[in-house]
Amino acid sequence: MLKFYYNPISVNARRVWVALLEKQIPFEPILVRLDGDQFHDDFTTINPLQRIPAIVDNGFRLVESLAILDYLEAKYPNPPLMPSGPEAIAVVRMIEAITVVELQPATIPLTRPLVGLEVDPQKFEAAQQRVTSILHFFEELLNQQMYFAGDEFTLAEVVAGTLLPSLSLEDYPRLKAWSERLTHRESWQQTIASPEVIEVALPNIRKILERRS
Ligand SMILES: N[C@@H](CCC(=O)N[C@@H](CS)C(=O)NCC(=O)O)C(=O)O
Repeated sequence: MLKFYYNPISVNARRVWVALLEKQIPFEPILVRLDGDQFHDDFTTINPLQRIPAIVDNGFRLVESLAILDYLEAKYPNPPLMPSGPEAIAVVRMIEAITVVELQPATIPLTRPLVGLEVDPQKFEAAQQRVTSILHFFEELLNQQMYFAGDEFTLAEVVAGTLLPSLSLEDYPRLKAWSERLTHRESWQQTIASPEVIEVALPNIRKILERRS
């Protein structure tokens, strides 16, 4: 059975978790506690970069959440999470890339004060502006559609939809409605980190953020 290395507080792992559930792929969850066990030899053998998520499927080891999503889509194509038209494919890829390369790093300075870490006010302000321009862009892209690529739920939702609901979407009515639709899905409900889990993980989150400053 496919082994899934994860932690419930990890956004990067959650997108893989959601895809596994949406596709109803049987898997064995393996908790990586992120209290230092990501640096142990056992896990470093699985991922030399010492990060989650990782999977091992029939002996095939894979790391990096977006690569894992592509693998799951190719190996377990039903239900499909990638559209077929060229424009829709490009939109999904664009949303994935903006979320992971632009939005996610911009949320780091905004998260620091929430876990009791200092943040350079200029970095905080720049991050806020970056997040605002991305959310405006996403709001515009969504237009009157149900989902980013049209009527179909795709990997754009899996990737952006596991990060955006944690941000304030009050000024973005379409994104807010989209986010609420997603959070009602079984796969979102099953993978949401409870306040208790987040509370217990705070020291680990703090250490991870300290290492990234
Ligand atoms: N680009 C990677 C990022 C993975 C990543 O940063 N994972 C975090 C958890 S969200 C982690 O394992 N951090 C451990 C650490 O920094 O020590 C992906 O998309 O899979």
